[in-house]
Amino acid sequence: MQRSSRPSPHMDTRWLASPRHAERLLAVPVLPILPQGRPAAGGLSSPHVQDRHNLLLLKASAGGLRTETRPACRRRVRNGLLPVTLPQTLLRRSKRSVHFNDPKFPLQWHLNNRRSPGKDINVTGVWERNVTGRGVTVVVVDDGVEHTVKDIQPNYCPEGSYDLNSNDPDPMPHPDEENGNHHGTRCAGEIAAVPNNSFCTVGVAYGSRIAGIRVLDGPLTDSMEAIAFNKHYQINDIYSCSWGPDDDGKTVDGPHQLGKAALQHGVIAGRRGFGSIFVVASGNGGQHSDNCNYDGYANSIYTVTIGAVDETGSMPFYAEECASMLAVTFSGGDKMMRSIVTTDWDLQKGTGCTEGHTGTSAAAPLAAGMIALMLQVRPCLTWRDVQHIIVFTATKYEDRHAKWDVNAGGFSHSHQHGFGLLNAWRLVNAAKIWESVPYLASYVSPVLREGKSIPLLPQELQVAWNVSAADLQLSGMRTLEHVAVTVTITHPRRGNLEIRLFCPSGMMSLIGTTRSMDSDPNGFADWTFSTVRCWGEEAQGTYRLVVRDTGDESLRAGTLRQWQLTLYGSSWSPAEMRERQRLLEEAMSGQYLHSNFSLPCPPGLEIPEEQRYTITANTLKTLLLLGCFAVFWTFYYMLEVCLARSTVALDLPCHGAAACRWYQQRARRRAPESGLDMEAVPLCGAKDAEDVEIECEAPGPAQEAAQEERAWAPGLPRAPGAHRGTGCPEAGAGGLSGEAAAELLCEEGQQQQRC
Ligand SMILES: [Ca+2]
Ligand SMILES: [Ca+2]
Ligand SMILES: [Ca+2]
Ligand SMILES: [Ca+2]
Repeated sequence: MQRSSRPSPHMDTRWLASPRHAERLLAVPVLPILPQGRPAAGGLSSPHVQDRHNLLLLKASAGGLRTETRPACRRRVRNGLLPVTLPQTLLRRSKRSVHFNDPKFPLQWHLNNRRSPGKDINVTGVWERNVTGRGVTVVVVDDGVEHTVKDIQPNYCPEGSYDLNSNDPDPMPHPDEENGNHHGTRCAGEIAAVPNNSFCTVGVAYGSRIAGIRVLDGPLTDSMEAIAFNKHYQINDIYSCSWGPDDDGKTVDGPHQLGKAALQHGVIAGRRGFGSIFVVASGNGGQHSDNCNYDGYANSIYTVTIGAVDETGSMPFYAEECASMLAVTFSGGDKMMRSIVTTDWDLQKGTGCTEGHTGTSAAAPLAAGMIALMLQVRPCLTWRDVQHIIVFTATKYEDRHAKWDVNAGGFSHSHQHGFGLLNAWRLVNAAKIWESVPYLASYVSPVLREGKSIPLLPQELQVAWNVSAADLQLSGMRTLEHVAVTVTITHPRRGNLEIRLFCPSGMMSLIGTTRSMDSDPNGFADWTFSTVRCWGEEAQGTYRLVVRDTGDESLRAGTLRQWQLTLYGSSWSPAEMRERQRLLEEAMSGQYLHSNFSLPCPPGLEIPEEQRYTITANTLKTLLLLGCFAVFWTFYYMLEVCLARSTVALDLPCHGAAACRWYQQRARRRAPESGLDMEAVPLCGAKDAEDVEIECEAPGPAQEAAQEERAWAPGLPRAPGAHRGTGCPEAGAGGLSGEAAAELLCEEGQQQQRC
């Protein structure tokens, strides 16, 4: 049976995990069942049938829940096998609908695909149960958000917004010549476009609030990125980041020191300690054979890495693949495929609505919206809970490009599609009953110095590291989440290398793919690759790193200098993971969304936001100008001093030895007063260039007074014929510059007929 419509309030449905087997099971365990398997208090306790609402079967028997098709059920009712007259109570139910008056909603195939039923994010059933992202704030970190457009304004959250490009609180995009700063507004519309306003579209989490951080419209520094990742992190719950390093197939880059620290700080302190959710797009470098393991944002364990599939479920030409891909969702494909219909800016050529949003940029906000729905039903999900739920609920999707492997934890993963397609219905139902995973456990191996040369294919370099039970005892880790490998490799052409990591189960992750365009001669310097493909497997055992060189003999061989293994996981045993999987599948009927069931949620911590100083591009320019100015003046001053000294050396006109001696004595007297331990350099008494000995002798008290008066009276005319410098530069330390003192002394000397 096809998935032609969303579940209605009176028709509980269960979908099989894989859409290719998607068929509606007409019998539903509406009987609320607690995780322990007990019927919930107040739940239905006797079998009954309500055919008038298309509800076919609610049946609990001693043997448990049964499923039954409509004809079979009718037969049984007709034959009197099922009781139809039961004590009835009035149930309060409100009519729900997914009909919106927004003119472009029917074109939003990714929300409700009428042409190919089932090939959408399966969200309408969630909306019908009033799960719309209420109480959750998503922030779009991008080139700005035009929050005044009709589809954004009612949901706009100014408290979570900021403009790091202009350093003000308003992230309004600035129109540019290329008409290019509409990206953030489009992403924001996908998440939270307002429904039923007769305008454009509807967002995935249309009940959520949407904020914007403008950071991409200008030079981006590590510090700005770090601030963006932590901006208003007690207001913003989810950071949607549809950007990353260049997807040119030759870049290896990611967050730098401050950005990395901010991501880590965000998951520790953000969202009252439950952790900010960072959603990143896997990248659009598919046509350049780019791979998201060369993108540090995708590689990071703190991010939810989201790739794209087109409306047929296939991997589009632009999509990147990698071992750290968590899941995929819909976006545009080639020209024949429909793109994402969303809000747009109305500046320049914009109309406030577009049918042409595409790329993994369009996929990440859909994921952010779906996570907002999850956080509404369970606000205390941690950043790791969100990743776990995605791993548990994403659906495997057949695609000729995708190669799926089932790991020892029972999860299917492909480098192309991660754990599969995000499904809002499954995500929200799982979130509703999700109890937090145990604390994060990690293990870091020593730095393993190898210094081994990498042979050409078909040879390969293989190194291994065994993680023993004793190694894991301290952290208590049993099962894996992310596995990361940090490598330092030298190679004359980096793109020729292929790096694979094998977990103890034998599960292979292609963490470093060959890239024809990457001719970088420096290899990898402490680059961290990560994989999610061993999720749920036992952590203990031997990990193997295999490096191959696909180049030829024209280049010298590369060398694996060193590597280091880092494991992340928890104390969950494989059996506990399987039990959690069972509970989640049981919840997929929607029974917990129906009921008033809710697990207790801790309130979280009061963690104040850190105030950090922003170094914007303008600040940097100002600092640079000031620096140049300072350098120029220093140089000028030094030049002046050098010239003055050389004049002294070449031209010692002062024969007023008495004045010099007087000045030396005076300077010595003043030095302690001014706090300077001055060593007078007696140029007086030294021999000049013409071997003329300079004698100094003290002036009389009257001359001393006159000298003092002149010394402290600026603007006094210089005596005719006076020369610069007397050779007593230390006078400056006594409060008079060497030059001024020299002039003064020469004048005095002349007056005394001694110069
Ligand atoms: Ca602004
Ligand atoms: Ca609308
Ligand atoms: Ca990329
Ligand atoms: Ca990631």
